[in-house]
Amino acid sequence: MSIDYNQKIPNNVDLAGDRALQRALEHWQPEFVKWWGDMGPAGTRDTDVYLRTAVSAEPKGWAHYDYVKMHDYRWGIFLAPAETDRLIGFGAHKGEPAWQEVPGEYRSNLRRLIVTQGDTEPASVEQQRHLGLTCPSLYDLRNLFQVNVEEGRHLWAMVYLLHAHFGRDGREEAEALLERRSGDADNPRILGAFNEPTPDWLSFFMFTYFTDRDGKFQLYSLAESGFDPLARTTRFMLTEEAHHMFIGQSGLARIITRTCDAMVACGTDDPARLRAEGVIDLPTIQRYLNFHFSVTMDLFGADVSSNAATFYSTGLKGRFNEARIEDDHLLNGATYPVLEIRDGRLVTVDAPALNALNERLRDDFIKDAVAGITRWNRIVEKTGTSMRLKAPHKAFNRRIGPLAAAHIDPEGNIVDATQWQRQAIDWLPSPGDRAFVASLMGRVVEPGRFANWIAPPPRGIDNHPLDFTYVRFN
Ligand code: BYC
Repeated sequence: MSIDYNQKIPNNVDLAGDRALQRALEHWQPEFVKWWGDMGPAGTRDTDVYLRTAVSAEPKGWAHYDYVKMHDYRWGIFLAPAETDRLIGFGAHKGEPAWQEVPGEYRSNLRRLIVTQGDTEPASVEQQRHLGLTCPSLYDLRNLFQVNVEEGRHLWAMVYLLHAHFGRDGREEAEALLERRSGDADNPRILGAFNEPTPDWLSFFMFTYFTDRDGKFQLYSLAESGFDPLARTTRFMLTEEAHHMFIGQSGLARIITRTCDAMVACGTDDPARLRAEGVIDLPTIQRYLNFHFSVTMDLFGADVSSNAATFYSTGLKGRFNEARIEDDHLLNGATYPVLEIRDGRLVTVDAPALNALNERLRDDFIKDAVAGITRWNRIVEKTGTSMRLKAPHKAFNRRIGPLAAAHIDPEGNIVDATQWQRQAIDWLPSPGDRAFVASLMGRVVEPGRFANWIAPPPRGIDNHPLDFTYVRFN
């Protein structure tokens, strides 16, 4: 499964053996490079970045580190090794051999899933385009660029599937992936969270912690797909994705550490005094957390969804860790609890498990996300404050699904529009919070130096020291 880097498009799928596909992708490649130039990290043309590049799709030892100019990054097509005689693990086709070609009757649903997944990848690069100009250190700058090039590669992963398996409409979808723009009023990205700006590094770390984690759960579900090329592609994407969530987890831990150090040094948890020290007070961090958590909740789709039921029963998209779940993998007659609004209150009702698959994945996500919040609280506890960071209720601030019909506070109480108007400022980042966070965002690029509002990480990348020149500006 080693990757052929002698090709124009590095790959481990024997692209040279399919001339028509190779030509089609080589035609798309310059369009991608143009999009990267227009919408990728701003002002980085001559910058050398110490990046990892995939050299194999095997789980161990797949990455190689070196300086690369990002526009020369070798974006390519890497599928995880094939499992011999893989069988479909769920739905109506359970036990049949996994498909190597798209089943005609499922073509449009499969294309829709691949396009939705693909659309998020360039969207996130667009959202993060200007962050390099306000990086808190070279270490963080390098991590941002690593995320950006790998999201670009994940776009390649989906575009390969579209070109290889969906003919002319696949090629048209691949073009459209480079045409939509995050936040554009006329031609926005498909999913809500990918049209929100990521204007500062607190948002970036929240995004990589929460929204990239949606990516993890969606990719795990797609890695179960009966369509084997999708399963293999997403399995390798997950290898890369882990580092993105680490950046969020550790970035937020470092911000919280710095804030807590200031709380102890000044003997206060008063936000105004802490802000005067140039650190981000915990209530502001909590409001950002509430925002990113709730926007990410929406990414799982409607709580009860016939689309989700169809994707599952036709074998296109499974559950998180499908093979480890002990049931019939068909879900006929099974139920799953979902929330509903009845008589002005949230109540739990049983929905058909097949239709509640989005909700189930959302619950799997919440368990995973809360574990990290608990780890951050260990830093907070040491200061002696009674404050704790907390995930808001999953119904808070929703825009998708039936819960979007009500105003629901972070504790899960339904409130009226007036109360929402009055208190939203306590629950979500206010313009003042955003302006304060923006005011901290200077640019720190001396090797080994870190901005005042964030602690240095415990160790560097690829065993290098913290003062290693992770990015060279030339
Ligand atoms: N925003 O039946 P429903 C990642 C639409 S992140 C706007 O629940 P379904 C990454 C929906 O399209 C992972 N619209 O839909 C992270 C439908 O529209 P129509 C990305 C939304 O299909 C960081 C209607 O509402 N991958 O990789 O069951 C950086 C009814 O909804 C939203 C995937 O998402 C929304 N949030 O569920 C980089 C996996 N949600 O048909 C990358 C592939 C729903 O009525 N996608 N709608 O016009 C899917 O599995 C499904 O499309 C979804 C939606 C779970 C997203």
